[in-house]
This record gives sequence, C-alpha cells and structure tokens, in this order.
Amino acid sequence: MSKIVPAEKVEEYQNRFMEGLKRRNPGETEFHQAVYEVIQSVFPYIADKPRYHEKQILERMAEPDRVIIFRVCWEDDEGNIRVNRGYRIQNNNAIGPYKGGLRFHPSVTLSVLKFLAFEQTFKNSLTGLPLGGGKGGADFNPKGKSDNEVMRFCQAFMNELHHHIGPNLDVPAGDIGVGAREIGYLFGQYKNLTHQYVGVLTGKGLEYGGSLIRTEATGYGAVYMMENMLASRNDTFEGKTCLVSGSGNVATYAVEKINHLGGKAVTLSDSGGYIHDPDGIDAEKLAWVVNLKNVKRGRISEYVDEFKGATFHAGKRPWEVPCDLAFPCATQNEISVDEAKTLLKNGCTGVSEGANMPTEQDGIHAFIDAKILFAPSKAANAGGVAVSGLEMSQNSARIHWSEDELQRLLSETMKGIHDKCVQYGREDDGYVNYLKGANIAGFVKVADAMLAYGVV
Ligand code: NDP
Ligand code: 2IT
Repeated sequence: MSKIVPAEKVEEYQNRFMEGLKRRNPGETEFHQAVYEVIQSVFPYIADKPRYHEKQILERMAEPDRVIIFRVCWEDDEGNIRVNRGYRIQNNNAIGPYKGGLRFHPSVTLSVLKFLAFEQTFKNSLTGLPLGGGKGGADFNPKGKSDNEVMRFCQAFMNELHHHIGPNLDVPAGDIGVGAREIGYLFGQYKNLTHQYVGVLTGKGLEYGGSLIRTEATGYGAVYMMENMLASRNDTFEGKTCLVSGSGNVATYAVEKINHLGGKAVTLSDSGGYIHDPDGIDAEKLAWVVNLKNVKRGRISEYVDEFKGATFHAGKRPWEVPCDLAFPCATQNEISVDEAKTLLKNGCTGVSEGANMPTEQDGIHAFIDAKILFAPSKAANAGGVAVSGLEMSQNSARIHWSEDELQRLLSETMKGIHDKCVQYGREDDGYVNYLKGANIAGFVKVADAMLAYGVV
C-alpha cells in the first residue's frame, strides 16, 4: 500500500485483502465473514494512517499466532472407543495472555473457532483489560451423554490441552456446551496433570477459585449494553417486549436482567424451535428453565407442557414475533437478512447480540441502514470475558471480591465499551454506528501494542 490510501481506492484494497485471505484459508466461510465485518470498518479508518498499513497490522491480526489441532480419544459407557477433534486457536497475545472460551458442539470446525478467536481479540481489547484473544473446543456433542462420559471426554481433552495453556499463557473458559460441569472436570484434570493450583481456567465453581457473577455476566452485560444505548435516546426498558433466542447461559441471564429493568421477555429457543409466552417469562418460569437445561438437560419444547399460555414453534426462530427489542443469544448466523427485515417491519428498534456473530452480514446492514440501535457481539457480549478477566485478577491475588464490587465493575465496563463505540462510531448525522465504533476501538489498542513490539 502507498502511504495514504485515497478514499476511492479503499474498497479495492479491501477486496484484494479478502481475496488473499480466502486463498490462504479456503472454505472457512465463518472466518471470512468475521474478518470482512471488521475490515469494512477498519480499512477506511486506517487509510490515512500509514503506520498501520505499512506494518501489515490487519494482515497479522488475521493470521492466528498458533493453531493447535489434536485427537481426543475416549471411551463411552458401552466400552466403545470414540474419536473427536480438539482445537485451540491462539490468535493474538499483543495485550495479554490468550483468553477465550471452549466450545463443545458437533458444528465446531476450524473455521468456526478461527472466527471466534479473531472476534475475541477485538472484544477483549474493548474490555480495557490485559487480555489477548483465543478460542478452542471440539466437535464433541455433550447432549445425551452421561456425566461420566462427559468427564472422560474432558479429561482426554485436557491431556493434550494442558501442554498449551497456563495462567500467563492462555486461559480458556466456557462457551456453547461448556458450563460449570465441564469446567470442573477440565480444571480437575489440569491440576492432576501439572500439580499446579493456578487460575488457568475461568468460570470455575465458587469453591475452587471462581468469581461471583461470572455465570450471569454475559447475559447481564448484553442487557446493560442495550440499557446504555436506550439511555442515549432518553429511553428505558420499561414496558418493552423483548425476544431472546437460546436457552443456555447467556439467554437465561439476559431474560433475568430484562425483567429486572422493566422489560418483558417473551421467547426462548434451542435448536428444536422456540417458545412464545405472551404473558412474559417471569422469575419463576426462568428458574424452571435453568433447572430444565442444567439439571434435567431437557428441551425448551417442554416449557409449553408446564406453562399453559405459551406456544412452541418447532424448527423456527423467534424473530417472527413482533417486538421492541431483540437479543440473539444462541449461535452464529441465527438472524438471516430476511429475519432482520421482518424484525424491522414489526417495529424492532434495538438489537443487542449476546451470541457471537448471530446476525448475517446483510442483516447487520439492514439494521444499520434503518438506523436502529445495534450492538455487535464483540461489544454486547464482552461482559462475560470481562468478569473472566476479573476472575484471573482475583486468582492471582488469591482474594475474592464481593458481589457488589463485581456488579459495579461489570456495569462500568459495559458503560466504558458503550462510550468507546460512541467515540469511534458516531456518523456525521449523529447516528452511532456501534459496529464501526467497536471494530475501530478494539483494533487501535491491539494495533498500537503490536507496533511497539516491532516486527515479531
Ligand atoms: P449454552 O451451551 O449455555 O447455550 C447455547 C444455547 O444456544 C442452547 O439453547 C442451544 O440449544 C442453542 N444453540 C446452540 N447451537 C445452536 C444452533 N446451531 N442452532 C440453534 N440453537 C443453538 O451456550 P452459551 O449460552 O454460553 O452461548 C450462547 C452464545 O453466546 C454463543 O454464541 C457463545 O459463543 C456466546 N457467548 C457466550 C459467553 C459465555 O460466557 N458463555 C460469552 C460471550 C458469548 P441446543 O441445546 O438445542 O443446542
Ligand atoms: O465468547 C466469549 O467471550 C466467551 N465464550 C467467554 C470467554 C471467556 O474467556 O470468558
């Protein structure tokens, strides 16, 4: 690139960048999608800042520092030998140890984990904490497995992973299919293999080094993000109908906080379909859902047998229900462009992404073109990893902070992220493009650290 890239050339450079990325990473569609989403904001920003493009900063961020792929071999309850594939993507450690969750789901591929590790790098930067970006997991399906099978899988997974992680090197946590149970088995095996009692995982149980409010943090944070965005338009949650997808960790605590702030959450979902409860999913119903998911390990369709006013919509996603606000909290690409348009047509004025990259690229454009409040995942769901960072601090200092203190830090962190998005994302007409703001703010801190290190 020449020193200053003229505005009319930016798109050409973006396209050339993407062609190279696709050539080097063939077939990795989710990874391409995540990188493209970022460069559309960052290329125009760095066009007149040669210090970034001369040093190939974006090219280096989009090439993981290290990709570790390994076989995970375990025995099921019938004595069959099972083989899965495990991964850890260490994307970038310019501003801190690699940090990011582990996902156990049959849909896990190299592409999915590379997209997540890339996103995590920007998200972790936005938190303001010293956290690099990583992600890992396996194509293992915990659904329908016994506790013993899950334990044996986690132990086999850690037999290899422990070589690559450490409290100052790489600190995994939970994600889809990895919750308190799995973190317990993983931490136990790490401790056994290394004889070290260190904060090498976050999301741990409170008895063994976990932090208060880590479980709630992602869902709460996504709702705080919306609360901040609403406040910027002198509005609140009061009386707003909210759609939530998913019924796992992020979704359930998003519902709790929506209710707490005066909104009404009316949907939840899983891969089988969604439930619609026009009366609202109140605290009692939510407690039933948490037990269904975490203890009974059941399906959301069972909700309608328990709560009569609700309906179940098999094979569908909640976005067809009229609403004021939407919180996708299940998985990537769960809002198609058509569904985004349906949301807009039905009066939706705000979307906060609890899941990672839940909205397809053209769906995001539809939201931003309509100038609704739209918080992209790397900003909206950063509360989880932020409290993970606080768990690491508590582990290093061998102390426990109070719930009040952690609540305050979480809410301040989300306000800080909101304000950074406003700083870098305000358009000439006053509209705040939170996607642009999050991408640029996340980029700048990592990029400046990389510049300080020289070419390494
Ligand atoms: P959980 O495993 O607790 O819950 C996942 C939920 O999403 C389940 O209801 C699951 O339904 C549903 N789901 C998963 N995959 C699909 C799919 N392919 N189609 C439809 N539904 C699906 O995971 P989390 O709540 O932890 O994670 C949800 C999202 O939030 C993910 O995108 C994750 O990356 C993101 N996230 C999580 C953080 C955390 O702290 N846990 C932090 C930041 C982001 P089913 O049971 O049928 O699979
Ligand atoms: O996507 C995410 O930010 C997470 N799954 C949480 C990562 C973490 O390290 O807490």
